[in-house]
Amino acid sequence: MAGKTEHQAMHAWVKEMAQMCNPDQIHWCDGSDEERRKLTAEALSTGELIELNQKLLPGCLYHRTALNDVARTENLTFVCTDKEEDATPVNNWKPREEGYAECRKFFKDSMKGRVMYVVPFSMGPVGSPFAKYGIELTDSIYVVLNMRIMTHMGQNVLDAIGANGDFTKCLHSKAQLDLEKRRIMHFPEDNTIWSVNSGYGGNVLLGKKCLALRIASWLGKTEGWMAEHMLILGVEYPDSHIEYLAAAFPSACGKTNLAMLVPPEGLKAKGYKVWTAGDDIAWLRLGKDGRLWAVNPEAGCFGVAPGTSMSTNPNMMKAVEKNTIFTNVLLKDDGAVWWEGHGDAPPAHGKDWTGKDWTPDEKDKDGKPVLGANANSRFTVPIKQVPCVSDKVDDPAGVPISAFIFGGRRARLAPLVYQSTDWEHGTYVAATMASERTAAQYGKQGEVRRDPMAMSPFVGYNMGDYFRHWLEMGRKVPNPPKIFHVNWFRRDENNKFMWPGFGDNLRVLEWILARCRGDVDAVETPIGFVPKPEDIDLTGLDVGKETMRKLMDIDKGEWKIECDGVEEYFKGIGERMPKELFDQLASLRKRLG
Ligand code: GTP
Ligand code: SPV
Ligand code: MN
Repeated sequence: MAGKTEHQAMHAWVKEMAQMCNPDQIHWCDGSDEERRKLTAEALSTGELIELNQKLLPGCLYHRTALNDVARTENLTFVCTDKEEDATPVNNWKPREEGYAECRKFFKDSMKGRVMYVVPFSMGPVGSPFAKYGIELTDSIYVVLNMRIMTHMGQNVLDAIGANGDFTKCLHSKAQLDLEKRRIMHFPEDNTIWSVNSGYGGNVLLGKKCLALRIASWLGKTEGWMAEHMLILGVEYPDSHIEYLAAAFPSACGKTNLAMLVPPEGLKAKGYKVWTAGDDIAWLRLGKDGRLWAVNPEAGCFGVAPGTSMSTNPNMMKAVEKNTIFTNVLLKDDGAVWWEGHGDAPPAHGKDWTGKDWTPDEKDKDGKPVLGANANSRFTVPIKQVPCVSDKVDDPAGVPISAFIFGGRRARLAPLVYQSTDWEHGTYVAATMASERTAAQYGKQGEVRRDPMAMSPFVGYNMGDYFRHWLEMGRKVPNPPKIFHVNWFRRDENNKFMWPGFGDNLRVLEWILARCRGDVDAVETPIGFVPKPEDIDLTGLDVGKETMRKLMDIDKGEWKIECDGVEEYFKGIGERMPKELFDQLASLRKRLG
């Protein structure tokens, strides 16, 4: 079937890619329900997808990835530019032509015997001045069905692109799912993304991390806006006034959960409501009112399953009751799903994420429990199914942001919350973020690594230029968000989390918003402003004074050691590292004494 578009350059590109990949057929997706039904039936017949119990989970599907393909592979992800310094030093870099040449070999005949699907998609509402369009060519129905949920997809996108419009050229083939030949390549100078030999979300849903962060960050730098790894949420006050926040935490560090938190019992009387406008990515621009406005470019959530339960995230539990694709969770014998931290007791028997029989008491050869669900198992769900979705979720203008919140997993060092003194200091705080590695990416779990703005894996250009862009945006925005840092993950001497997290995080947001309005004083410390103990409302919470003291503790000795790590990191960025951030480091050292 030929695509319904007059865009000759698009037709020529599809033809050229098809000549290389050699599919048996080409199918242009129109985004219709009939198409979804046909593709689902096809994927069920080949086993690419499994139908879940339609009484318990209507419209829900199940998928297992290959065993070697369960998380983003940052070591195989490249930014390919002509000049090395335009991409490095944080990214893996290859010269543009070399990147193409290497991948052409892997794409050659990769779709033989398969259908090439042409998926027109929009990041941001179709027709919005902020929307960016893309076409993803893929040989995976799983990818097509996920893109249907995660993006605005279909014929209306082709109509919006028209005969001459710009679009990001995205090519994906699962090929043989060969780890040795897996590559996730970005060519920002050509507005092109190539991904081969993977079938895992972040590597293959090319609108998400590849376009909406890596390519978009490059575009944002050029065009004067920002693409960030941030959730967007609104806190509504009893007088119906809503304040919006955006928060950046590294992968699997709590964005989805914070974006849809439920106020804890103790704060219920205050009458707050929380509205979710985004759970992973924000695009931010200067508004006419001099504030920074945020749009969520995505239409769905690709969320972490383990730990999601009626007690931690009831909104998400309700959202995933229908029309959801579950990946690498445990498949129960009744055709429903389960994962570690689900809340329900584990089933007596099921098939684990690898497809093997599973029982809860199973142990591996080291005597450790065998996980039923992969630690990075996920669900894909339309954001509109989240009960507390914001009515602004596809407002082309977005929402005005009062505060930026940064945070990571730090067992020590970082207090529960502190506020930067101004934008430049806030940029320093965000640029020096660090977090323990999670299952969302390959590598040694738990190792602390620097992850500026939670964007380390996602900045599509030179990191020094990225910091400079942040500093420049601060100068351009007359009334920028106030910048805070939080840490929900501080541990005690028994290695237990000291802060309850989840809904109780609203207690910290309450202080943050009070600071934004200028309603509450704070204590000045060498690292920034911290709350007076009485200003965090602990009503109904079983966290004692001593624990709060430990959660807020700032150990000057440890912070001095941290400064040495920051200095080393900054120096590693090289020539393009802005001097302002070295100055911030020097002042912090002075304040620490
Ligand atoms: P990505 O989708 O990878 O970008 O992750 P995310 O930042 O959206 O993380 P998510 O909210 O899915 O949380 C990841 C894991 O952290 C889940 O297992 C959560 O249950 C857990 N988590 C989230 N918030 C908190 C919290 O406040 N405290 C604690 N202890 N755990 C949390
Ligand atoms: C992340 O890893 O930050 C995610 C999941 O949000 S993925 O889309 O796979 O990158
Ligand atoms: Mn993410």
